[in-house]
Parts: sequence; structure tokens; C-alpha cells
Amino acid sequence: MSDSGDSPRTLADVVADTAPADLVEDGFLTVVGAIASGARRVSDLTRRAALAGMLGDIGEINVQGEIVQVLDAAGTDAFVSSLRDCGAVAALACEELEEAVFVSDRADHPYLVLFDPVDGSSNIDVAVTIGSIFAVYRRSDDAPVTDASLLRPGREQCAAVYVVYGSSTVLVVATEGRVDGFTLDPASSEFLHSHEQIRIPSQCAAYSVNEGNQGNWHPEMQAAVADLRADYGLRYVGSLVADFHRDLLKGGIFLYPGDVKSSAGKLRLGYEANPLCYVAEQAGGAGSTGSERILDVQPEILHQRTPLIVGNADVVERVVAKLAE
Ligand code: AHM
Ligand code: MG
Repeated sequence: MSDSGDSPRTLADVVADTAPADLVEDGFLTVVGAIASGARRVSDLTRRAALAGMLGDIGEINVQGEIVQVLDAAGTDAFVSSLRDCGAVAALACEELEEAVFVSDRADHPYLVLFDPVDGSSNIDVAVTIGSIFAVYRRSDDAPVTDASLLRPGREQCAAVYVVYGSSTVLVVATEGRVDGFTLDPASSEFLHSHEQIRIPSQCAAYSVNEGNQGNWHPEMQAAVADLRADYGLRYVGSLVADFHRDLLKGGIFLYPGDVKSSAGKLRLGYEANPLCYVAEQAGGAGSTGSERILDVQPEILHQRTPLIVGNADVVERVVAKLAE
């Protein structure tokens, strides 16, 4: 909400005023607008869910080996078409698509976007919060975009965006040093400025991890979580965006570690860990694999998985220290 008590400002107005000038000059608002447009569609489908035929799966397995929900497919269509057609994106990559989509090598298409269209999609069947997550990069040069162009460390992001479809639909945009939230107004279908310059609270309020996996964790991770358990309450939605959004606004730490079954854990570096760790860092938090800053990891493949620990910087450090003992 604006400080003056005036009507809240629109997403486009706020981003135009607050994003770095070079991004705005190069069409960043167009990219944000394309994300907002896809998010309106996913929000609408999510709200109507069963009534829009959005429950269940389509009977296919995606590149990750996961069951494709109806909403995964609809969300992919919505965001691929809005980003591909917006006129500012050179290439995009999506959790649900094995291969990247190359749009244009023209210099006036400077952005690369990696995204998870519908995160936590199985939760749609039980009316629980889901989300969408986007990592935004500028092309490093005007050379033709290739698969290698999309394998960038997260520190090179110029922006990250996520959308949480919860009891309200909230879109969060992070650019260098700044994070703002916008709530979808059902009356006008506008995303309106509702969370100004978000900073993660200094106090961690909760830890968030799938405790059911404890038996598969390495002993040092079991010790690190036992350490958190002694000081904090547990909150776990099972939708990354929902858990992260709560931690960002209330203080908290989210963990999805590697374990004896899956050394890199479950979550993906390019379009889950990187964008959320970018948001966390711009808001004063931190993100780690357990041994390395997430944003410094050099991806080797598009759909790479990574262990993830993200939230209050001091508590992330505490876990990293415990893991090193
Ligand atoms: P998805 O991108 O295929 O939906 O999977 C990611 C989801 C995250 O939203 C969430 O943090 C995690 O999977 C939950 O996994 P688990 O059920 O193993 O706790
Ligand atoms: Mg996901």
C-alpha cells in the first residue's frame, strides 16, 4: 500500500519507477507484464479448479519423472505463450519441457526466462496453495542463444519473480536490492502494490522441512534439523512457494536437503532454488546448498537438482556450520 494512503499503484507503475533504468529501457516491463498475464490465467483456473476441469493429472510423466497435473499443462501453455509472444524474450526454459524454447536472436529480445509454471501442482486437488517461479537473465551478448546460454549461475539473474496462489494471489518481484509484492485485485484484474520493499524479519519464526524424509537424511542433516527443532516451531505446506513466501514475510528457514536416496534432493536449481534465493538475498536473507551459496553454483544441465536451504541468513549459516561439524 502506498505510504500516503492513496490508491495502491499498479505493478507496471511501480516496476517502471523502481527497477534499474537499464532493465526498464530494455523491455523489462514487457517481461513482467507477460508473467502477470500468465499468472492471471493460472489464478483464474486455480480459483475455479474443479469447475474449470483442473483437477487430476493428464496421464503423462514429465522430464523430471513426475506426473503431469492438468494444471501443469495449462500453466505451461499460459506462460510459454505469454513469454514467447511478448517481444522481449530470446529464449525460455520450463520445468515441464525437456528442451528450451528459442524465440529470437534479435538484440531487442534481451531476456532469458527459466520458470516453474505451477509449483506444488498436486496440491490443487486439495485446494492448497500453489505457485509459479521465474528466474530472469539478460543475454550476456548478442550472439545467437544456445542451450549453453541458459546455464548461468543464479548470481547473474537481473530479476526474479514468483506468484503465490493462496487465500489471495500475490506476485513478488525482486530486482537488485529491492523486493515488492503485488496483490491481484479480483475487481480490476490488476496486480496492485501491497507489500513495499520487503525485508525478511530479523527473527526466524519457524523451520520448514519434510520431516517424513528424516530416515533418509545423512547424520549431519539429522543433527542440524534437531538443532532447529529445539528452537523453532515447524511449518510445512509442501508447496515451495507457499513455504518460502511465509518465511519471507514472517521469518523462517526452508530446507530440502539431499539424502541417501537422492544426493541432490528434489528441487531444481534453475527455476526453483536460484530465483527464490535471489529474492531471499535481495530481502536480506540467504540461500545455500549446505556447502556453497546457491547463486554461485554453475549449472551443468538445464533441469539440474540441488539441495536447498533458504531463509534468515543467520539461521542458514547456523545450519551450514552444523553440517560442517
Ligand atoms: P513440483 O515443482 O513438481 O510441484 O515439486 C516441487 C514441490 C515443492 O513445491 C515442494 O517444496 C516440494 O515439492 C515438496 O516435496 P515433498 O512432497 O517431497 O515434501
Ligand atoms: Mg516446483
